[in-house]
Amino acid sequence: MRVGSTETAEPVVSVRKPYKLVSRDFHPDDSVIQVGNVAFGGNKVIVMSGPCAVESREQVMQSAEFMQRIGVPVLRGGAYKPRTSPYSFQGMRVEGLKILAEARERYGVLIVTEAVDHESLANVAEWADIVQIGARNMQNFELLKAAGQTGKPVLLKRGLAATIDEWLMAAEYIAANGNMNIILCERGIRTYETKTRNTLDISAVPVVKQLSHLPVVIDPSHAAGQWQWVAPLARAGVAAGVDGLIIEAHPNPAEALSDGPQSLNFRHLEELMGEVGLIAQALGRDL
Ligand SMILES: [Mn+2]
Repeated sequence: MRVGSTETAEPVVSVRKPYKLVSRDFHPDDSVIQVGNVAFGGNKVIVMSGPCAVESREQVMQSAEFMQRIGVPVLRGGAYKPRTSPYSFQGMRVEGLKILAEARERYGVLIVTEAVDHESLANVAEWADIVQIGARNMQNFELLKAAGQTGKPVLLKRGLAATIDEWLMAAEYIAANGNMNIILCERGIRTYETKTRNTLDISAVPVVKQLSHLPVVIDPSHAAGQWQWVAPLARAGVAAGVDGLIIEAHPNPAEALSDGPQSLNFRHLEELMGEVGLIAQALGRDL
């Protein structure tokens, strides 16, 4: 049956999807999102790593230097931190963005960092390479529209209680505002399980890749909440066909101002890179 047809002779098997621009129905081939010299959605599995939060110039430079050394092309680090508690560290803000930009200059890594509102979006779009929209802002539709209008690549995290359709509709907001440079990020959803911080929805990877042409990455750090579980989930993600990983790593996790328990130290990050590299290779991909 034609898309949009009103014929009723044949039974309608699938419910019509409410999103169009991000749907594979309208764009059968995988989208490749080029950011500098990095391509999301191609043959390479792109690893993004770094601390949860930008804490100091020294911490960021140490991280960027290590990422460059082990072949991690994208440095993460939050300059604006949407924290559950108003008493937690809120981030270094513009000063943090400038430190990240300096790290890019010195070590040749790309920068992904979160925008939490319109003001931070303007700053992040100016200083970073990829604008992250966090799980808690996935349905902040005005922010999604504004992120679309920047034209910058957007890493769109899935809300912690969002269905796949809601997540893709959020992506549609960005696309409908003229920006198709969208990378979808599964970061764990809220379930009845309390041992893990959230439940990494591995199923979302093949499902979303079937529904949408956009690249899909996972964030095993925020899903797990414990560093020991990050590598196994990252391995599972690569086996399931992700286009990238975003992983929290800190030069000294015990001293981290946020998300220390789920942050890998640099030795463990390097081990993880080796492991996921082997899995990627087995599937005809590489890091
Ligand atoms: Mn974090």
